[in-house]
Amino acid sequence: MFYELYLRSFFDGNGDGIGDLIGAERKLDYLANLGIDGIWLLPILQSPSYHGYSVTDFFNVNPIYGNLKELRSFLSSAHKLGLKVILDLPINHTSPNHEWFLKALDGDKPYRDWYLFLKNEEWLKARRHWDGEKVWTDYSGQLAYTLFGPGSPDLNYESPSLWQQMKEVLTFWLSVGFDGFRFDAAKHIFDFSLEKGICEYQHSRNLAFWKEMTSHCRSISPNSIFVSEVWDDARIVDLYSAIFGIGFNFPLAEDLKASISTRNPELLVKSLKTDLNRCFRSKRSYESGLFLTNHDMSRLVSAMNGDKELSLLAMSILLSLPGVPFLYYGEELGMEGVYDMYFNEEQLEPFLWFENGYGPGQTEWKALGKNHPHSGRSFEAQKMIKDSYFTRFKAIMEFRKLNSWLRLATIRSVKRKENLVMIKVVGESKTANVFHNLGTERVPLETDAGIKVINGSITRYRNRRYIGALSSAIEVVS
Ligand code: ACG
Repeated sequence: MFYELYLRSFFDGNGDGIGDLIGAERKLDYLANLGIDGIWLLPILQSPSYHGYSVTDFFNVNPIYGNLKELRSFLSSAHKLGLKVILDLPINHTSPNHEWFLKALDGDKPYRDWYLFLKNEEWLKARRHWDGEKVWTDYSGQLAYTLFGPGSPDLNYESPSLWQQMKEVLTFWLSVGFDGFRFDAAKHIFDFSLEKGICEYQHSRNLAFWKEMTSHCRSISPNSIFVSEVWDDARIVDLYSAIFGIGFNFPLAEDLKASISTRNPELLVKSLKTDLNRCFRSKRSYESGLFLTNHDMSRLVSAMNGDKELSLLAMSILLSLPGVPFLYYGEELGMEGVYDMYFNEEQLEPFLWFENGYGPGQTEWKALGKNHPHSGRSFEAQKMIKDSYFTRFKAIMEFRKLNSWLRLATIRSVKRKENLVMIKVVGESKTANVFHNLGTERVPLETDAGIKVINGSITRYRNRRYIGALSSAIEVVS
């Protein structure tokens, strides 16, 4: 189980209100206690942007987060606790302030070739695949290809020297002590057709690029972990995941949220069966990166229209599936935030440690809006309360930790009886039936002994067991 950590919002170790490495190192025990075994660090390289996806130096940590010595110390403490740490690496583009880009504007080689400059007026007609945005930006009279907007000109991997440069970047971060990478925007390395002058994914060239990059890392560190971020339909996600080993399962995340927010058990069965056919069969060639939300999406409670019971149900369903789960920071507190593509900070708010919004380590780089103080949402307010959202969330994570065999298990069948969804999961040495009640009434179970609650309730009445409304339970049968 990985924790997606946004350093700026997590824990402030030097009192400037911005989360940093020394702060996060102090909170590693908190993370380990949650039951995770890995951390996905959102970009921490030098960058002028709050999200860090536009890098100005691929060999340096953003000074607001600390320095390389502090990073090494963070990694070594994480490793001592048995936690793996992977780095989010955005190598599809840079910041326009990167010296490579500045030199490219001056026409210096090889940098000029490391970016794509307009060579044909017809290319100006190209539009971004998913929302029709323009893809060229004028930098003092020179037009460069910028799929993700003016703050991030795309690197142009037609140039072999750039491949070599990026291998050096990978070698460097592995030598610093990272256990692997979350590769950002993996389908975008080659996404502009020079022949046609349009945005067009060149998947086979992308796959060849990633094969070379991942093999390079494996030649240095054979057990490196790679996770691909390919936000697309199932067929495309599968193509990339097979090379990386773990691929974020975007289609499943979207289907799960849709079926649970509308309490539609049939949709849940359908999406699990579709996924089952894709990657849960024993022949699967990669592990499914299980998640419900990330920094590009609305937070879970917001996606469930404020219904915390539905959020907990969604988590219990997710954490009972085969694959590698990823948890976005703050979801354990029930933080809220709605994604807005033009103002996407709301889901990146400071982690609320203290109920009044102040205290040692509390980050304050931006004002708390949705997750305001005195809302009962802080860690401080929830940690000791038996039925708090945090306590219940943590219990679901503990269930997953105790049942880590689920990671490599296979789903054998998915059935439904009205609002009750039953999933049979088979692992190497264990088999279990998992029950999820999507209804608002309790439902009798045909099973008797050995059933354990994952979330919600199980009651007994006249020798029958009932699973409560919006509850989940597991029966390990062998
Ligand atoms: C990554 C990071 C993100 C980051 C960048 C750029 C990339 O997580 O934080 O932005 O470094 C696209 C890209 C992703 C990208 C997201 C934000 N994420 O592919 O790599 O944008 C469609 C498209 C997807 C698209 C998605 C966005 O196909 O490609 O993701 O829309 O909404 C079904 C369909 C599926 C469709 C979805 C949604 O599932 O099957 O195809 O996805 O519906 O409609 C950061 C900042 C940015 C900044 C940038 C430089 O957040 O603000 O500009 O850095």
